[in-house]
Amino acid sequence: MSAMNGKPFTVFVEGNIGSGKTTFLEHFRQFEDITLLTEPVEAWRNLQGWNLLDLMYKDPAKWAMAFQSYVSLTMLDMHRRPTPTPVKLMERSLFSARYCFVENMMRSGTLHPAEFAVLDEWFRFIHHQIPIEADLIVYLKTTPSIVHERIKKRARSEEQCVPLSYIEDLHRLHEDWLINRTLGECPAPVLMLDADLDLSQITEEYKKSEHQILRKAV
Ligand code: DCP
Repeated sequence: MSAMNGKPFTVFVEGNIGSGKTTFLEHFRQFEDITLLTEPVEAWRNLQGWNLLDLMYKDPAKWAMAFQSYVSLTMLDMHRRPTPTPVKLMERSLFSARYCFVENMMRSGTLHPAEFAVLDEWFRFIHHQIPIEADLIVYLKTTPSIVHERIKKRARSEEQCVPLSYIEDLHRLHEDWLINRTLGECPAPVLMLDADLDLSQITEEYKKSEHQILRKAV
């Protein structure tokens, strides 16, 4: 089935590092008529052979700007990707890049105010000049200490030095953006799920979102 009028029902899957965004998207692989745009992080780990994610964590002051600039490009590519199905599920968005990660790097001083200004102007320009579809945000809410443990267990080499305080800062920014609405702009209604649950229980939690997402696919 093709998307009616060429505009798919577009869902952003958001949540802290290690909240299970990829697992959530994979849950929907069993259904037809859904386009899944997963794992942008793989592009960040291999840009013409360069691991930008690794460079960013090893020397944030030097690489955060280049890293976030490339994240924006990959996100814009996902937002603009032609979708032949009535439903499109995306891992993250330009919005979480700007309101959570870039915001955090600006507040912590990792980004120079002038570097932040450049990224902010790019974000504003894109946001105002290019239509970005957003119909629903699935927020995988987690407790920082729980995702911190998961991150240590999954042992992605680049993330080994990520401190709990960094995860806590990102958690607060996700909450301020999606729940408290004190930061930036929330571009779609938010469905919040409890993503603290472990893998044996999480499928039931994911199922709570099927109705809202799948009714658009039939
Ligand atoms: N990252 C970043 N800036 C962004 C987006 C992500 O610095 N704008 C970093 C944080 C992580 C890595 O990139 O180290 C991947 O983060 P994600 O939360 O996007 O992806 P995960 O694979 O951690 O998600 P999940 O475990 O929820 O599937």
